[in-house]
Amino acid sequence: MFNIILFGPPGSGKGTQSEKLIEAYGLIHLSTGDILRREIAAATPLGLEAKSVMDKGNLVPDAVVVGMISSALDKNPQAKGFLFDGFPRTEAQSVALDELLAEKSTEIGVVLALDVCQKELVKRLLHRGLTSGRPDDVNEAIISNRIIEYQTKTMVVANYYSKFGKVVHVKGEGTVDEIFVSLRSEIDKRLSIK
Ligand code: B4P
Repeated sequence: MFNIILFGPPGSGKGTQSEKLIEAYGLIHLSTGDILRREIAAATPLGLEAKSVMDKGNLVPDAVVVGMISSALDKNPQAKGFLFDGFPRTEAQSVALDELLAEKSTEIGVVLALDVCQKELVKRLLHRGLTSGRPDDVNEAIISNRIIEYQTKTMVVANYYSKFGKVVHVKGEGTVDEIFVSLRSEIDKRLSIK
């Protein structure tokens, strides 16, 4: 099993690249953002709780997202590997993920960190907001809050996995295909020495 974390700030291209990576490598895509938006659309109690937090650009409580990931892992015992997109977003989530994977006798193979400057992030998210209808994309103040949440709570995830030598930085600016080629090359290097 080969498990990947696709890491980066909001708007860095995690969702975009995940779509291509899961197809190329046959991985199961676990995007906590997508799972939460599905809960909101279905108006479940979890979705209703998450909506007010997400609409402000804040992070949903750790226990909620860890529970979602735990049940998704249990539902896919035959997976070749998982692609974690937008998770973990705090150090506590990272520790919890490592424990969940260890219970299944597996681990994170690589953390691919997409580097994109703040000006480009804001530009991309405002542009997506024009068509996505996502409440957290339409307003620059909320986008700035998401970036602050990333800087204050999520950047530590890269430090955490750096201690285990698992983080690789990839330039996240350029065309979608150029970035995909860079990501593939980093994954293939690791798969060839497995
Ligand atoms: P996510 O759904 O993870 O949202 P995101 O970070 O904005 O998405 P992403 O980074 O995947 O978007 P992409 O760049 O692909 O999270 C939303 C919210 O959910 C969070 O704020 C939080 O409230 C909550 N949440 C989720 N996970 C959580 C967790 N683990 N813990 C707590 N809370 C959690 O796309 C952005 C735009 O850029 C798109 O329009 C795309 O087309 C464009 N784009 C992509 N690549 C490009 C390129 N190379 N050039 C130009 N444009 C590009």
